[in-house]
Amino acid sequence: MKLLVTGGSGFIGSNFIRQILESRGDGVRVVNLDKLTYAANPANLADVDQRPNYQFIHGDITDPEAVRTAMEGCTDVVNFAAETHVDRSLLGDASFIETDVRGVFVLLEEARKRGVRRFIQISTDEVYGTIAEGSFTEESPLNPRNPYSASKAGGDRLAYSYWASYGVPVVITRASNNYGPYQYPEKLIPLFVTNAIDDQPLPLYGDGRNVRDWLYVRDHAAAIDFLLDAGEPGEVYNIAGGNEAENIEITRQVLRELKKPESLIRFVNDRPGHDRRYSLDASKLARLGFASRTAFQSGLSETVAWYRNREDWWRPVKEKDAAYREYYRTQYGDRLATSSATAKEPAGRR
Ligand code: NAD
Ligand code: TDX
Repeated sequence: MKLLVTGGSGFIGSNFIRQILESRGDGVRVVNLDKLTYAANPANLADVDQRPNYQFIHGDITDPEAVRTAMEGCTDVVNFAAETHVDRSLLGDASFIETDVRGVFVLLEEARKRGVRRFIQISTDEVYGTIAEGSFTEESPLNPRNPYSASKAGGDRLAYSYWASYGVPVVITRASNNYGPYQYPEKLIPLFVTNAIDDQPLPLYGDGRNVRDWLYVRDHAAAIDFLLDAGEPGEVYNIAGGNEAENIEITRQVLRELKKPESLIRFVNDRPGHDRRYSLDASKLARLGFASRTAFQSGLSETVAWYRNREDWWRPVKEKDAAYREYYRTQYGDRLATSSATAKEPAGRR
């Protein structure tokens, strides 16, 4: 297998590359095509980047020439490359449309011309929108409600269309919220863990009672490895962690793990259009023979321990990266100035 992994220098991609080099040994060659946006860090792969069966190409999935070069001789493709942060998408950033829709098109076109064994499009549970009760199955209608999830839904359906129209053997995965080592400190868990280590406030949106399902990143990586062989072309697979919780509960667990006081919690004005609850039915994947195994408490303990040990990894971002600091001011400056110790009004559901 010669595998093109896009976005392999980000959070999930780097965990996946480590997983597949481990599980398949000499049976796999990995090419990682990554643009190295703010969310990437070459240090994520420092322990594997000298291996003879690993190659890095610095390039953009919206660039047909870079994609042509990277896909040369590849049997399989896994597309992780994306703009991924909902809050940034709400700041009007066009790169979500560029990468998450047009980038997918460029990759699919190359795969169509060349012919590949499998093309895995990494989609997300957010494409389903929000659900008050029960869980989304792969048959549930799509109802993305923010620019990030709408872009991902575009990429998801475009990938499906290449199966339906041209027979490109596309497999689509929709995973729930990932957490674990190497996650950029803008998402809930790494932001709150690193803020709490420094006794900084934890800005919880709205009333803190939005629900997410938490999937340990190593379980996600193992699921993708499994689906490279077991996934049926044209099919969609939900990947869940089986760990649903309100954000306030996750926040309390983070604080307990770090032995920090709950007085660090600040309720701030809500994210616009904030999806209330995500919940996935992952029985289709279970029937194929895969289930996530990490209980939230043990995954969180490992994650917190990792951030404690790897201050060399996150402090340069939070303390020295001017773009990160500017983003933090834009996203949280006014919110923290008007924060309170009690729940705020949740964003209205439309
Ligand atoms: P991330 O933001 O940590 O990493 C994204 C990577 O993609 C970075 O290395 C970045 O440099 C690269 N990239 C961005 N634009 C690119 C472009 N135009 N060309 C080449 N490379 C580019 O993201 P992540 O959290 O690891 O997410 C990976 C994938 O998983 C995404 O497709 C995301 O939508 C999906 N997903 C994420 C989660 C989650 O909880 N993080 C859950 C479900 C699905
Ligand atoms: O400062 C914060 N305060 C807060 O209350 C942040 C960053 C988040 N939150 C809330 C919003 C969500 O309800 O925590 C929850 C999780 O937020 P994020 O970490 O931003 O993730 P989410 O918006 O749920 O999307 C994630 O899961 C699906 C990933 O970022 C996506 O890439 C993935 O597709």
